[in-house]
Amino acid sequence: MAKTHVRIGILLKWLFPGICCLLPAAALGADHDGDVNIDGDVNVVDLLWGQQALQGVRSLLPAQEAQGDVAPLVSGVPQPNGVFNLGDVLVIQRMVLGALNFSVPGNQFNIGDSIGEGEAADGTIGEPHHETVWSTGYNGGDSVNSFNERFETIAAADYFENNASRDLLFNHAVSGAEMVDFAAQAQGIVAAAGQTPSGTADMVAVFLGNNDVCAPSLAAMTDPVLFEAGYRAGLDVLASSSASRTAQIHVSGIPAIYWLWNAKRNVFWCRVFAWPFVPCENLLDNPSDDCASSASRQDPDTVYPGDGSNCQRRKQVHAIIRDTYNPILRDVLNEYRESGQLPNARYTDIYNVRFDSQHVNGGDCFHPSTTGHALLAQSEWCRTHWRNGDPACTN
Ligand SMILES: [Ca+2]
Ligand SMILES: [Ca+2]
Ligand SMILES: [Ca+2]
Ligand SMILES: [Ca+2]
Repeated sequence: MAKTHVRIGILLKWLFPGICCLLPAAALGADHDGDVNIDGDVNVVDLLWGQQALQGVRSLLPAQEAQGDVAPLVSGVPQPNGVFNLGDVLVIQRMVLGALNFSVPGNQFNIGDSIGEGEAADGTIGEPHHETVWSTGYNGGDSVNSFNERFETIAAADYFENNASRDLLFNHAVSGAEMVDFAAQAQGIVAAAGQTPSGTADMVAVFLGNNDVCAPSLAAMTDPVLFEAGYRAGLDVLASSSASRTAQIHVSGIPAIYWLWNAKRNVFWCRVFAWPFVPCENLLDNPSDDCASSASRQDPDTVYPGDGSNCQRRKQVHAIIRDTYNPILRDVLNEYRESGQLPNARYTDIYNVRFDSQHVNGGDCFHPSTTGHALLAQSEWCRTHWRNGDPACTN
């Protein structure tokens, strides 16, 4: 095996002079954070070592090469490819210059709606549960391993964690918020950043849009033009302040809310008593299943012959989120990152996450339960660059 590695390495080196070293599979458990000399910091020494390795005047251990394997970037997130070459050194250079940051943030702020408030997470209709929230939650005794708790576990001394007494500072989510409210929440974060030890907002989690796609009818969903305008207005607030411009901006895509209906459609309480009061009629009206078959119901991406009007309407909601709203969230953010306005902004797609009954609370039958927040936290986390080396992230 080792011999094959060497031969492939030589062949690649001959074909692509920029390629330095093909990494053994054993090195793939590394952090891939650019810390080539593994001294806990990413700085000019790591850049120098990487350059020297490419020039052949320094040989790196497999573990060091794996640490330096931070390229290519996909949507601004390292996708280590088992090869250490010029692309990796260029990414490390941008990290050293402060234009790219994959480290654990010094703090985390939250922008969102009722999900960001943990509304009804324990099944009590209308009650906020900030301690449960997937991003800034702080209840150490629940099943949610929030981003806040993960950062504190990884880097307790450097990370200014959220807790009950700091939650007003960090969690700016407002129940009922739509994308048009992004800018106001972002302004609140810019104003609050100075009250942290770093004096800046080091990470901002953004999870909005759910109330834009939930509407009385398909036609009443937020006009995509206005949705994009509200999104840009919020991003502009973050980009225009030195307190937030280089923050790691984590924008979540809108989840596939279709599965909420599927999860609770047979629960009498939900169908008869809860859903008539949930402002998401385009998804939840006439909740009985009129899809052509259970195969159809399980496949919201496809309209089957014989699907009834309610089934088709729910699949339309699903398709519009997939094809219109999430691409706006993704593409606009990529634009802000690539132009350097928000160099550490990254979009996280969670559309293939499926919510089952236990992930939806049994009170309003709509918001994530505590278990749902645990699923959100895990799904979001395992799609970020921080997942590297986390054995719980198998995808
Ligand atoms: Ca280093
Ligand atoms: Ca690489
Ligand atoms: Ca927790
Ligand atoms: Ca701490």
